[in-house]
Amino acid sequence: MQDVPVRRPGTRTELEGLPRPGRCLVMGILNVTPDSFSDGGLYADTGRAVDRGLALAAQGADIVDVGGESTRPGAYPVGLEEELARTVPVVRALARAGVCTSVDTMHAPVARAAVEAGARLVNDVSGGLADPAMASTVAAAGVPYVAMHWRAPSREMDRHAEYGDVVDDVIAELGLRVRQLADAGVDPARVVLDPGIGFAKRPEHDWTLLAHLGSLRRLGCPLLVGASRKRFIGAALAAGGAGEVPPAGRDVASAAVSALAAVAGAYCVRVHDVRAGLDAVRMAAAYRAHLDRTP
Ligand code: PMM
Repeated sequence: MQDVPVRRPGTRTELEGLPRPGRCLVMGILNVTPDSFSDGGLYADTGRAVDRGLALAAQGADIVDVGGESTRPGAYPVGLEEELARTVPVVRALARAGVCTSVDTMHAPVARAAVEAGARLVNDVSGGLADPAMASTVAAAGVPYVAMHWRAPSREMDRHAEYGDVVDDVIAELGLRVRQLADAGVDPARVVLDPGIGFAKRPEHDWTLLAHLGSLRRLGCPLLVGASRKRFIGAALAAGGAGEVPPAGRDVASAAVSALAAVAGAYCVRVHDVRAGLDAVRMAAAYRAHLDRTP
């Protein structure tokens, strides 16, 4: 493993400008896309997307994550103008309504415009690798930044799911991202890291990473886990049977995985079903509060 740790583990669990509920945060997913893998097309116009964002906030989402480009396996990119048109009006309306929003984008111009419209966090599944201007953009914006583990664009990522030791490899690659982001001016104290569940990963990789979140915390940054409705959950639910349980049938299991991630110390979970996700992280918080107590 490379020389990766940038701070002592577990030293910081709060980020400037983001809610501080004293437990793992719940990020509600709002895909303003026609083709995301589980909710594509449901909120593809601005009005319906804003209503959905307000509903997610009313259900208890600490952050509403607005995305305008699908990252499902095999997906093709959308043009910049289209991504801007899908995301910025939604971010602006939600921010005006007092909702804490993030923008899920790999593109610096979209990140910049969304922050100007009121987004308080930039969520980049490529960790800055897809757009060389992203690091300087978030450095200038001065907002927290989620850098996810990423190896290749969605249409080809399944070809990159090869690891020696997946935990060591992801730690090394994320550690490198943090150093390169810092070199480009991004304050490491504003970086959230994400193992990239389902991105250039097979189910066994996803489970191994989830089971070793404690090792990833050694990088010294808060961790975000985006497991909701992903393929490894559908496969685990169908274990012993044929195929996978479809995305719509994965919410209870997704909440269970959120609880596991929160118990392991995740800073934030990214979920479709906010009510279930919130219950899950509340149970995790209650459990964690008793971990160090002797009966
Ligand atoms: N997954 C998706 C999109 N954005 N962002 C982060 N930080 N982590 C993730 O795991 C992640 C993400 C793809 O899932 P979706 O199509 O349900 O949004």
